[in-house]
Amino acid sequence: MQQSFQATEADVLVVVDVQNDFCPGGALAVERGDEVVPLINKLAPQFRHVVFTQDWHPPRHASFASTHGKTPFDTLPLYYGEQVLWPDHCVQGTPGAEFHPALDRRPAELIVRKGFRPNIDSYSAFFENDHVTRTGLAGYLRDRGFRHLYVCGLALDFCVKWSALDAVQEGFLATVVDDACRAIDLNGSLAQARAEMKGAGILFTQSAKLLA
Ligand code: VGL
Ligand code: ZN
Repeated sequence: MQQSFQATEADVLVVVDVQNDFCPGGALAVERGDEVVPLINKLAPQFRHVVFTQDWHPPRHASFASTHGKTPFDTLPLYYGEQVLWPDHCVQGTPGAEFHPALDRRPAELIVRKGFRPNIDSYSAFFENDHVTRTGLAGYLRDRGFRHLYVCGLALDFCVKWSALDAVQEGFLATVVDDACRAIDLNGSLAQARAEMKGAGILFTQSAKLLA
């Protein structure tokens, strides 16, 4: 008989950036990004605790190609390293920055906003892209006594990846719920992300294993 999943007080589901701009029709649409929504709505009630992240940029953010007169998906060296330049997305207060309308927000105990500093991007829920400036999430999770993060959402090869890698670096266990994620897959970024995550000891599971 298969062992069924029972979330404990040490487990938390982290739902990354399930926002309109990352879904079909959005400014930085992730292919089939909206398909994660019904899965996440089913996953969340399996957990005792749930945290959301929300990409939340000011207009003319440094990660926007338009800010630099460049073409989206070009890269630019910024003071903290190479930055992929994105279409304007998840601008504070716009419909694109809202969560997908079908995403059930009720389970979220905390919504971490990130990417609000004009001059620096933030893929990870833990650190800005300089890998120094903290969002405060690690302290929050430690205070709450969480030890194991189950990470899902958008996009697997950017914000999910960096959040999971930083979770492990901060001493948490991290499991990616693979089918509850979708990827941008820019120049092989998805394969690279999987390899990096596996190398860091991040585990992968399927939502069916958590719903059983
Ligand atoms: C993301 C690119 C830019 C993400 C956010 O949520 O993966 N990707 N901003
Ligand atoms: Zn962004």
